[in-house]
Amino acid sequence: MSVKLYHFPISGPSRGALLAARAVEAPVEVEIINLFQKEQLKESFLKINPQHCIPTLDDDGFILWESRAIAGYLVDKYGKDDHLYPKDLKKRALVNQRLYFDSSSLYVKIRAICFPILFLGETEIKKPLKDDLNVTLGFLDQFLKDSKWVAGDQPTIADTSIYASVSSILAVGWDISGFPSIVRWVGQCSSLPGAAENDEGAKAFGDAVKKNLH
Ligand SMILES: N[C@@H](CCC(=O)N[C@@H](CS)C(=O)NCC(=O)O)C(=O)O
Repeated sequence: MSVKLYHFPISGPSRGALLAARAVEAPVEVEIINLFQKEQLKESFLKINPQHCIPTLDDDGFILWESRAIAGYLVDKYGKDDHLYPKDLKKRALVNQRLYFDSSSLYVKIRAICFPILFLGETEIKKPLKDDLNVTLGFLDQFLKDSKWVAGDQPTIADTSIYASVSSILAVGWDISGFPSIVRWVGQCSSLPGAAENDEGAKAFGDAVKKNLH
């Protein structure tokens, strides 16, 4: 039985899924799909995921994409306990809320800034986009003000997902000094298994963005 994660280290969502896999010690074999070389559009990958996005998981023929769905699946399958994705109704609901916050707000705002710089010839970060991301970082700072981790007193897949997003924008050089609770939490996140591997990918992402900035 093999569990394969199709991955590209530069991608935040992909790093989020891998951080969850590392946190739960899932026996994933990583296969790189180089998005810069458009490998996701190869016939062989389209057969696996017609939506051609990474991360994509292949668990012995069971195919799953969407990084946060992959994270939840891996923890439910491999977790020795449920602290990374609690089974308790309300605790899980809070983790889900933070995951949706990332997928529908935080990550979207980071992508709105970085995708045009990476792929569409944009050379600056426009003020409305900058302000919009800072408003969203303010919400994250509020979540963390009274909570050690993003969704409670233990790290969960909300932390692995959101750390993948935040580390991307930090690698671009974002100033988070106005968000003291995020600064504190980022320091804690270096203790997450796979954090160094994540940060290496985030650095490559940040370098690629900064190269195109004036
Ligand atoms: N919501 C998805 C986003 C996945 C996504 O957009 N992946 C991008 C890289 S960051 C991708 O694979 N792009 C290539 C493509 O769509 O062709 C997730 O969290 O997994």
